[in-house]
Amino acid sequence: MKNNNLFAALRAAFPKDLDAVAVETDTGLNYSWRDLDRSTAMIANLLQSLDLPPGARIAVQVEKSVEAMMLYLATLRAGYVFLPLNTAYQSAEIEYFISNAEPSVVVCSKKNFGWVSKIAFKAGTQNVFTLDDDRSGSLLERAAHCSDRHEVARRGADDLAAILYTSGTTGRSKGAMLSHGNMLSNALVLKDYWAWTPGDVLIHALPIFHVHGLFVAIHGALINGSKMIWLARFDPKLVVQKLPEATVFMGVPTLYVRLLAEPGLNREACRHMRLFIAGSAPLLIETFTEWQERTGHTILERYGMSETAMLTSNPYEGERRGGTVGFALPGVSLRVQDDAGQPLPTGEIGGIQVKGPNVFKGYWRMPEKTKEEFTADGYFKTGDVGKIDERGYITIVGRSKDLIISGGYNVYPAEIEGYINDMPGVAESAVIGVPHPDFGEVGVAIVIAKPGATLDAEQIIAQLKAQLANFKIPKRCFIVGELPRNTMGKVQKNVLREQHKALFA
Ligand code: MCA
Ligand code: AMP
Repeated sequence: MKNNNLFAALRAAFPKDLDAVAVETDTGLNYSWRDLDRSTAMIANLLQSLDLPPGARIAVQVEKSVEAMMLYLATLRAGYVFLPLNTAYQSAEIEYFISNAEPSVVVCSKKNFGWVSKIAFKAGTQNVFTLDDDRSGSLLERAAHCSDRHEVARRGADDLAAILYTSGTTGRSKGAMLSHGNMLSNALVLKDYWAWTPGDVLIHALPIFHVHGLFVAIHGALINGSKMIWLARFDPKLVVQKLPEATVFMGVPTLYVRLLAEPGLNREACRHMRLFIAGSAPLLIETFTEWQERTGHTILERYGMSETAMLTSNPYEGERRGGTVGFALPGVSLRVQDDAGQPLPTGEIGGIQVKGPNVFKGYWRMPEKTKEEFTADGYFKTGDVGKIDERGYITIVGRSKDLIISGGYNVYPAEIEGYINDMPGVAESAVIGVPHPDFGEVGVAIVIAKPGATLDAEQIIAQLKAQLANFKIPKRCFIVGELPRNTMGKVQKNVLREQHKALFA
């Protein structure tokens, strides 16, 4: 029987010359394909020596490094389930993920070991390792004693490979369960659709705890045996400097906005570039057009979700239409329906639903929630609202889920409102997303005081900062007398958005 482990497919795509450079870092280090093979074998052997139960989760909150990527690949290789966590998450957020996922192994930065290990041990985790971005930490110390040969664990296409927490509309995160088959099918489709060719070089400048940087970028390069130029963090100057050595770049819209502010970004810098890909948030038509004028390249915009990996893409060869996310990818069925569940004709706006080998296996330990999010005929309700034009191009016009996408990170207003409402003196609050020139959209909090209470907007922000990941913090807070409501008594967030839309213009 064929081994459907995603790592087996990635490994099979390594070039013949294992001594060639696979990853070149911004600190001047070169990792060969052999290094990737040996190091992932050692970490996989370490994980397997821990006597973990089948399906064990390996939760990881570490700074971006090539070793962190190797830990991801080693987890696949050993057949366990990878659970990446944003480095911005603070203790309350981490406590929720660890208690919900019950990982057998937790890997964290050395500086966080004290509080993270306390949370992990309390939740029953047996193994807590450290890993820093300077190749130090107990994970690598222990792995150094393990063999560098390892037979890839056999896994079926439906076996779990990763759990990605995606914030819930009720404020609690849900773990989207992705299988080896989900991710491999998506990687193979994209290899073809984006015409990856031998000799392609990817600039990897995204964080590696979400789908974009972890799956789309890493799988894309590895399944093509392509070198990555690895930047520990996004630095627009450095990207422009590295462009002449690369052929492919992927980024959220904020990265493109910041690159356009670099005087060195021009046709000459992009002379070897083949493809610029954008996604995770809407790309403004102004950014799309300005990029064309400055570089001579047309950004290819695509659309995806944690639950589904990539769903649609503008074409590689045909017209890439700004403001659209292109066509459903091969193998993906996509339809637009009205609230009553009826298919809508061309050009009409409704809920986007999808089906395909890339669609996830459900939410971790939430069978009821999973059932709610699928239609009777097996389509997943994305929560995105859009339309399909007569040529088949899909446009996302909004979201039925109350979600803010800020710099490519998702922020769920319900979660922030929950924290604000718990503060003394607060009667209620509404968090809305408003346009922002850098992050695309940012959160703004509108807060009502309890009768007789006095609130301080600055203090509300400061209290949120102490509890939540930094990108979730509203950029402004207003204390007002009342919230606009409709006849049903529901807060009219559209009215608030309209009132505050020019705040950062
Ligand atoms: C940082 N800050 C932010 C954000 N990032 N505020 C709002 N939204 C953000 N995204 C704030 C911090 O709170 C801080 O504020 C100040 O900016 C500086 O923080 P720093 O960490 O230095 O920021 P940065 O390094 O400039 O980061 C900006 C960034 C980063 C590079 C755009 O946010 C980023 O890498 N975004 C990419 C996210 C991503 O990969 N998304 C893919 C999701 P203060 O000073 O007040 O504390 S995958 C996905 O969505 C799907 C499946 C898909 O389709 O791909
Ligand atoms: P996440 O849950 O973090 O995976 O975010 C997925 C959401 O990001 C989708 O449901 C969309 O709302 C949004 N998204 C991703 N790509 C695009 C895009 N190209 N344009 C607009 N929204 C996007």
